[in-house]
Amino acid sequence: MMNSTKFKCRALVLMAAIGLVGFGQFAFAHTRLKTPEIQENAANHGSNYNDVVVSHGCLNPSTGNSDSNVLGTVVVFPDGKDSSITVDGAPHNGTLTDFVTNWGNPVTKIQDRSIFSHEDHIKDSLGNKLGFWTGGGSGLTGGFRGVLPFVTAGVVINPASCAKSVTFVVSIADICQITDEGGFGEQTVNLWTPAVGSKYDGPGLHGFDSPATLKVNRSITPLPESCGAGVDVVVKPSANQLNRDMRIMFDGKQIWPAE
Ligand SMILES: [Cu+2]
Repeated sequence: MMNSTKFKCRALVLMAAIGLVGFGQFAFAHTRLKTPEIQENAANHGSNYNDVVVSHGCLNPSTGNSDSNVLGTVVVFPDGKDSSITVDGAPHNGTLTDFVTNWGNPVTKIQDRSIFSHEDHIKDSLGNKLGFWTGGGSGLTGGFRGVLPFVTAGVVINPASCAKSVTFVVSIADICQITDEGGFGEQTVNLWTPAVGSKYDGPGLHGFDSPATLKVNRSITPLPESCGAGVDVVVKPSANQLNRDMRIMFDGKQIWPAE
């Protein structure tokens, strides 16, 4: 009995070890939202507490792992203005208000200097907060995970629509070395962005076309009867928006990408 128990224990340890080596715990863990699925919130002033989880750093040539330090992170939500919208996968020509009535100022950073020393919102010309950046200080040490807190405004799904869910595609950059656009690579940045033709697509890189998402499920108003089972709506930012908003501005100067 003793031996058999011991053996089982060893086998489990061995399996765990093989799992770590074989799959590489870094390989599948991408930067994502801690809570990627929420319910709609009928109150316009409601909010959902969430975090960006930075799972690993960039490729470190001396270890061969994705464990180099992260210097900063940029997070951008679709502005809902020139975003592309699909309905059950098919392009939708109308506006986001066909499905969501209160999108406009979706994100607020929760102040936190525990990892990075600086942070600020990324705003549109009207002052709406579309995302945030955080960076500087000692940064996120390779091998650790980072949790970057923020809230999203309560999303109200258009009661007249057939949307049973609306998924917002979130674009994130984890920066390990400050470079210009031409310097984007496995050792300098992890790009978790949709491939929409922006300069942040990162073709061939680890996170290519593998963005984070926030799915909002309909939960307040019933689907109109004519809707049947309802539809799933996906909202992606435009290339124009990412080219404009995915950046770190500090004291009026662009820090990243370097110019
Ligand atoms: Cu990854």
